[in-house]
Amino acid sequence: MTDFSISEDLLQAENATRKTALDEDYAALARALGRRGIDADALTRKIMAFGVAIPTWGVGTGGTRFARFPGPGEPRHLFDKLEDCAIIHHLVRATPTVSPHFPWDATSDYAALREVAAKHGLAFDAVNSNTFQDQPNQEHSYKFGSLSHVEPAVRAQAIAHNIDCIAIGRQLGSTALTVWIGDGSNFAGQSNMTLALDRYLDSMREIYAALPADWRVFLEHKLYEPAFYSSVISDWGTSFAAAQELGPKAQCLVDLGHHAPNVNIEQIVARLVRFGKLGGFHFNDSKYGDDDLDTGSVEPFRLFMVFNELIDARMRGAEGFAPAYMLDQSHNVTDPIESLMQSAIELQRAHAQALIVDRSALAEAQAANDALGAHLELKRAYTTDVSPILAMARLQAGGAIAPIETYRASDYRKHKAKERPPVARTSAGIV
Ligand code: AFD
Ligand code: MN
Ligand code: MN
Repeated sequence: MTDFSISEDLLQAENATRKTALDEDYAALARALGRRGIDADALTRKIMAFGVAIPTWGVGTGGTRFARFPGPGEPRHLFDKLEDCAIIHHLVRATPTVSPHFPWDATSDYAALREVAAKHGLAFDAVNSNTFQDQPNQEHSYKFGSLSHVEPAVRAQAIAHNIDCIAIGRQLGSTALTVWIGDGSNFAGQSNMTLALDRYLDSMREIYAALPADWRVFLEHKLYEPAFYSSVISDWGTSFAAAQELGPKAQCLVDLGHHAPNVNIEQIVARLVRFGKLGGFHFNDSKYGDDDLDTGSVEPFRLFMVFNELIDARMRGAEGFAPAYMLDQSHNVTDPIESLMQSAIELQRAHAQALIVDRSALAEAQAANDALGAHLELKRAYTTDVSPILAMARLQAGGAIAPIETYRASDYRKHKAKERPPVARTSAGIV
C-alpha cells in the first residue's frame, strides 16, 4: 500500500511564505473591485463553492496515436488514481469529485471503492461508458459501431454495458451516465445515416428506461474520430434532437474539443441553455481538433465567453439549468497532477471573470446598440487579474496559495516513483 502524502506542515509552511504578499494583493484587488460595486469577499465565497470533476483517465500520462511517454510514479490502478485526485483536491480545493470510465476503472467491490474515495474526501460524478473499444473476452466487436450497429446482438451488448455502468454508478453515489460512442462511417455510402441514427435512438431508449428517477444521461457529440466521414452523434444539433426524443432526463454534453473549427461554442452553450438541454461539459482546450490540451491554455477568452453564458443563465434563473462540470484532457508532456491543478484554476478564473461582468451595464449597452461599449464591459471583466481571489479561495478552503509550487516542493512524484514500480502497459494513444 502506498503511503506518502503531502503533509499539513509542508502546506502551512509553503502558505506562510506567500501569505503577506497575498494579503496585499487581495486588499488592492478588493479596493479596485469595490470601486466597481463588487464585494471581493462574496466573490471569493462563490469561487470556493465551484467544483469540477477530475476524469480518472486524466491522472495517467496520455499520448497521441503515435506514442505514449509515461512518467515516473504513474498511477497503476484506480486506487492510485484516487490518491492523485485527492492530492489535486487537497491543494486546489476545486475538484471534489471524480468521473470514472468503465471498464477501465472496473473493480470487484464498488462499495469499498466509494469508501476509499470518501476517506480521500472525494465523491463520484458522472460515470462514462466505453463501447468505442473492444475488451478482452468480449463476444461482439465494436469495429463497425456499438449502439447504432447494424447487428442487433452488438447493440444489445452495448446497451447491456451502459446499463451495467448505471448499476455501478448507483453504488458509487453517481447520478449521471455520459455516453460517447465512436460510431459512424469512414466512407461515403458505408452507412445509411438515417437508419444508423434510428438504431442509436432505439438503443438509447433502452438505456434511458434503465435510469433511476434522479439520474440524467449526457449525450456527448463529436464531429469526427474514430469515424472520419460521418459520426452518428456528430454535433450539438443531432445531440439536442436525440435528447429531445429521449425525454427530460437526457441532456447534451459539450466537450470543448468536439466541434468543427471556428464553431462558436459559447453560442452552442446559449442555445442548449435556452432549450433546457445543457447537461454538462468536458473541459479542455484545442488548437486544431480534439486535442485534449489543458483548459485555458490556448483560448482563454473562449473559455471566459462560455462562463459568461453560464453566469447569464444562472442569473436569469434559466429553467433546468444544472450543468455538470468535468475535465477531459490528455496530458502527454506534463505531470498530469500539475496540469489538472492548473486546469481547475483556469476554470475558476473564467468563472470569477464572468461573475464580475457588470450585467446591467452590459444589458444597457446591448439595448442601446452600443456594440463597442457592450464588448468593453466584457473586456473589463476579462482583463481583470482575479488571481488573488482564486488564491484566497484556496487558502480559506484549506488549500495551497500556490498549488504547483507546493506540489513540487513536496516531491510527491518522486515518492510515488518509489512506491509505484512501473508496470508493463500496452495501450498507446488518445487516452
Ligand atoms: C473521447 C471523448 C469521450 C471519451 C474519451 C475517452 O472525449 O469523453 O470518454 O474520448 O478518452 O474523445
Ligand atoms: Mn469528452
Ligand atoms: Mn474527446
